[in-house]
Amino acid sequence: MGKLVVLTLLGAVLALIGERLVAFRRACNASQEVEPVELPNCHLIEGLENGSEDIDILPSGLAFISSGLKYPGMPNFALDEPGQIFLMDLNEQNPRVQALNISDDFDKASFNPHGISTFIDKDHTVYLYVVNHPHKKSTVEKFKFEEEKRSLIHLKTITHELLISVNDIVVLGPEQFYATRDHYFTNFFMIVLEMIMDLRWTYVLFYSPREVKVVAEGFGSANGITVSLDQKYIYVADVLAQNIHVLKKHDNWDLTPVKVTQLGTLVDNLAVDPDTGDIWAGCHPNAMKLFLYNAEDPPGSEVSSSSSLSSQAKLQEQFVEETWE
Ligand SMILES: [Ca+2]
Ligand SMILES: [Ca+2]
Repeated sequence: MGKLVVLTLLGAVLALIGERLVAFRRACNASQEVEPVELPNCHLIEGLENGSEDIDILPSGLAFISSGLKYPGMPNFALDEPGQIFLMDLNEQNPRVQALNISDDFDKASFNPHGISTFIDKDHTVYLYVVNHPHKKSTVEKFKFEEEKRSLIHLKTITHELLISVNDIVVLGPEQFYATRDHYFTNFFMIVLEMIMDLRWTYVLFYSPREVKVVAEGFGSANGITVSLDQKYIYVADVLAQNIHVLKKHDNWDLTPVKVTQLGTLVDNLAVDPDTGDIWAGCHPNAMKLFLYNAEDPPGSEVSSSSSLSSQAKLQEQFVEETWE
């Protein structure tokens, strides 16, 4: 009798593991093959051999790029080299990248930059906020950008007990930002288990010096985050759920869900087109190839554009209001 119970339990556990692994392969688009596309206006930008994780473009056309991310379970091309922030002027005919100098008081040796976001103050000063993972922790670094000197002056390191496994931020005030947490656990084995079991325990956090709070939760792995042109909606990419969430921003910084758009690809960082309000998303077509990196058969990537989800969201809100009237 005892043996029967043990065998039954073992069978149930094996069945659960099997079902979870199949579901995880599906969530990773593990069978997806990438068809190369000829892009006549696409050029390789030299100097970013250690990868480019996130990009943020100023209205002037100057773009910041974070490079050299070391992330658990992901390929890394320069383990011994610290990360850097590069600048690129998109107004140039053949844009090139230039590494920005960082002020000496900042610990550059442990710099591990991830998501970035810019904020332009009323006096036109440009601030760059960078998610950093020094010694496997999560901090947000605030820099002042000095355009003439092509340099970043480090102003502040922001830490908080809720700022864990931070992926990306969107800065909406001199000291106010939303941040995404991409994993609940910090131990690598537990992160793998969390993904396979599809625990949706990650969240979006609001940070200000006076108040820090979780404003949206239930994401498999909250990743890229940005804001609509009218600053009324926040867009959040859930990379494992392959979707983008539209959330309404309230005066007290709370967020409420409006809609979710499935993209069928693993959505990473987001950017909003300054002219149309459309969302541009950097995506991973096959995450399994990313985890099991093979230079002979690279994972590839794709860019997806979604027409202004903000205006779609407004339409839906109108529809909901009309339905209830
Ligand atoms: Ca970003
Ligand atoms: Ca990201």
